[in-house]
Amino acid sequence: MEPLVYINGELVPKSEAKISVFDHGFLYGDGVFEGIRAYNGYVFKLYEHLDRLYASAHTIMLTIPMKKEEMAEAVIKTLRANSLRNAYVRLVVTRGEGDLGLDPRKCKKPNIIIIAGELSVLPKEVYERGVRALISWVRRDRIDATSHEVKSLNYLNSILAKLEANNVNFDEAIILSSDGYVCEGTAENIFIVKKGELLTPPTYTGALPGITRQVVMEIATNNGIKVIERLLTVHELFNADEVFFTGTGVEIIPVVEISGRKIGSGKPGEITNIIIEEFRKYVSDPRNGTPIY
Ligand code: PXG
Repeated sequence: MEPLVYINGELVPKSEAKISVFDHGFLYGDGVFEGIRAYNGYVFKLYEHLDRLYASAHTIMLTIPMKKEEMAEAVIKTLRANSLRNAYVRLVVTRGEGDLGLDPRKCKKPNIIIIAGELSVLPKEVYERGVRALISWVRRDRIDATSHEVKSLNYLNSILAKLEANNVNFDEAIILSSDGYVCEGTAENIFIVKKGELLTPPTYTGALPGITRQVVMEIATNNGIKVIERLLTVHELFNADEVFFTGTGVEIIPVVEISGRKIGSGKPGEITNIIIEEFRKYVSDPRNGTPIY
C-alpha cells in the first residue's frame, strides 16, 4: 500500500500528495517545520516539538490554524494511518498559496503537511567509527538575521556547509557563529567532553534549541556528569577529549576527527558511549512520549 500523507486534514496517497507551485514555502522558503521520531509506538517528546513549531511560527508571524492538541492528534492519526510504530515524522507548515510577490499578506491559508516515513542520515559504519567533520567556511546566519533558533524552511545555510563537507568526502560539517565560536552541525547540536565535564554552545550562537540537546543535558545531569553551556572556541574543540553531535535525525553520534585533527583517542569516547546507552533507554521509556495506539 502507498504511504498516506496528511495535507490540511486529509490523508492522501503519496503519489497524490501535492502542493501548489504558488505556495510561498516553495517560492520563498516561507514556513516552519519539525522533524520528530516515534519509538516503539510512542511519539518522542511530541509536545516539546509542537511548542518549538508554534514558537518558530510566532516569530515569523504565521498563525497556525489549529490548536496544539489538534496538531498532536493529526501527527498520531498520520502514524496510525500508516501503521507505524518506529518512524520519522516531518511536520511542515507553509505560509500557503500566494502570488508571485513575496508579501505574506497575499497568502490566506497556511498549508499543513505531515509525512511519516523512515530517515537514516548517516551510514551505520559512521556510528561505529565516528564522524569525520569539517569546519565549514559558511558561518551560521546571525541571530538578528534568519537565525536557526527558528526552525524555518530556509536551510541553504546548512546545505552550503554540507556541500563543502561532501566535496572533500567528510561525513558532516561544523558551522561557526558569525563571530567564530563553535555553533552546531548542519542539522545537529554539538557537545564536547573535557576533563569529565560536558560542554555545549548556547543557542545565542544561532544554533537551534535542539530537543535531543535538552534530553542529553538532562541525561548527563542525572548521571552525575556536569553540564556547562558556554561559548566554545575552535581551539577548545580541537583539544576536546570527546566530541559528539545530537539531533532527531542522527540521534547521538561520536565525532572523532575535525578538519584533520584527531579528537581525543580518535575513537568514540567513554562518556559519549555512556550517553548513547542512556539515550537508548530514555527514548524507549513510555513516559517520554505520547502513545500512538
Ligand atoms: N540544529 C539544526 C540546525 C537542526 O536542524 C538540530 C540542531 C537538532 O535538533 P533536535 O531537536 O532534532 O534535537 C536540528 C534538527 C532533516 C532533519 O531531515 C533535520 C533535523 C532533525 C531531523 C531531521 O534534515 N534538524
